[in-house]
Amino acid sequence: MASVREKPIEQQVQPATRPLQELDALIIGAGVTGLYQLHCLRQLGMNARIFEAGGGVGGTWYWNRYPGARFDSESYSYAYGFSEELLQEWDWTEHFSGQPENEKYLNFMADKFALKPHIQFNARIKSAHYDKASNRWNVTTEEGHRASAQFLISAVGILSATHMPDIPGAASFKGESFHTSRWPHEKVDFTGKRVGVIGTGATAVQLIPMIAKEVGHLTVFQRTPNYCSPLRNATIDPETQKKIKASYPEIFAKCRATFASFMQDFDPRKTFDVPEAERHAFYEEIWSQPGFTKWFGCFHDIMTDEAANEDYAEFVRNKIRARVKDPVVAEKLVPKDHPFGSKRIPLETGYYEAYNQDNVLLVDVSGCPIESITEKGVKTGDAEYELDVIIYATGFDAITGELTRMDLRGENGVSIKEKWADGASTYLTLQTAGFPNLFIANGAVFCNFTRCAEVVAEWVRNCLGYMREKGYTRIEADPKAEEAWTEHANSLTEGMLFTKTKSWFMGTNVAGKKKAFLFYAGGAPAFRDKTAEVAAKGYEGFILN
Ligand code: NA7
Repeated sequence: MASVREKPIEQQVQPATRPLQELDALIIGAGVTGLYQLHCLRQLGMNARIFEAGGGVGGTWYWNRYPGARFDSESYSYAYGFSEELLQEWDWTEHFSGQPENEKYLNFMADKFALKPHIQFNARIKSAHYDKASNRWNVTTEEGHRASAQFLISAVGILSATHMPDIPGAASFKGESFHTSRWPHEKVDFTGKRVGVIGTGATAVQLIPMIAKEVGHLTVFQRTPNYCSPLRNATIDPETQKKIKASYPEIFAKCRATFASFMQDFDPRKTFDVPEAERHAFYEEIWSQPGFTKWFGCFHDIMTDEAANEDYAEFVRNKIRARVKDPVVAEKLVPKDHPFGSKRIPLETGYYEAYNQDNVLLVDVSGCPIESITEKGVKTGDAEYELDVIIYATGFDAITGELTRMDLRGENGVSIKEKWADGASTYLTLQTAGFPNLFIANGAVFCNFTRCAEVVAEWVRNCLGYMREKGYTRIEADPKAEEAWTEHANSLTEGMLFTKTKSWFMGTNVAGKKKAFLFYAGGAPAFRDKTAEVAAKGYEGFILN
């Protein structure tokens, strides 16, 4: 491939030998979780340090710099809640804030709590091996850093490992190409260019309307249409800003009470218990609301009952049809092969209208797949599309991919890739047996990200504080507790429509990955309760010594 940029320029430096860094805790990743985890451990007085692959803080909000990248959660529901000062000092400019502002926010937080001196940037973990004799993790990076730490905390997030489809010929393309989450730091000028986008997931749906205005011609290669729903973003005026700042306690209380820690929650009524006219008025009402209300604010049985789901799905399909002028194009954009909400619902601004532009072409590759990338562009079974730029909006090896791509080895030299070959198994999502003193704080709970990231980072902090107080130096998930938890977690997804659809939620977007719902699906309140209960019982289910 001509120029898929896996690393920004500043990361490509390969210095000579580096000194060994001796740490109490090494945290992988300076994203939302890692930054707060570092702050928590520094509060405990630990010698903790983050190793971060990127050249700056932000994680998802550092890497995903493509035009249109933004929160789909309300900015103020995604904000850190642990510091009243931080909440009051930061002004969100939009209800659903964009990537540049999100990255700025995470820099503001890191500076406010003086975290940056404790972050090793441009340090992508190559190997992490547990040494039983010393009870320490020995870590190396691609850039030559070496560290030894008693505790290793993975805060790599859930959508970090890029997924590039295995399409022959990608390297032969003569134009420029990027994966959306390895977007160049410098502005990409699309003026007059023939641009192709592969993929129509949440990322592409944010990107397409932004670049459609700028490119000479845009070709979108769609394999599966999605139920894209209007974001309804708006700027925050000073009066509203004041109200938001005054109501953080209520915002977070609301999030704590809902299944997925969003500001919206499912309606407890069953779809068909509500008469048709009232039901449709309700659909219109949630449709008119911003954010995820049209998903998480709908009747709860749309996630389990196919007939209920179909009733709402058809409402959404008609909303799509109404926005696309060409009925043939509209039908291609209407999803019919999977239930509403069984895949991540993309939130959009002007997505469907982009297809009304003369310079935008939708190519349905569901029946006629992309066969190869050529020197000139993209070749499907029946045509070749000549392009200057190819954008891979092809998603991620979600939740487990970043860890299984590392050489991460536990007590007996077994790698996490080998351990999870038949599906990820953990205790509480937080540890996996055979990997002592490794905490997995990636965020594998179906949850508004920061809300659960804070819970996890505080849980790890409290656990390490407890160990220090009691004189324990090693903690490991009990295999029996792990087995019971994994069985429990898997049982929760029975009957859920998520399991019927191919998606990154199920790991089925990546060839060879075991099919399983990758999030804990019991809800954020149950997760908080269970982890708190385990801690209160002296970390029941963990072996401490
Ligand atoms: P997604 O949601 O996994 O979307 C990836 C897209 O790429 C999806 O439309 C795929 O089609 C498509 N894809 C992947 N491989 C191919 C090939 N070979 N040919 C054609 N199309 C392909 O990733 P996103 O980055 O959009 O979103 C990930 C999350 O980030 C999102 O949910 C938010 O939480 C933020 P498919 O659907 O598999 O047919």
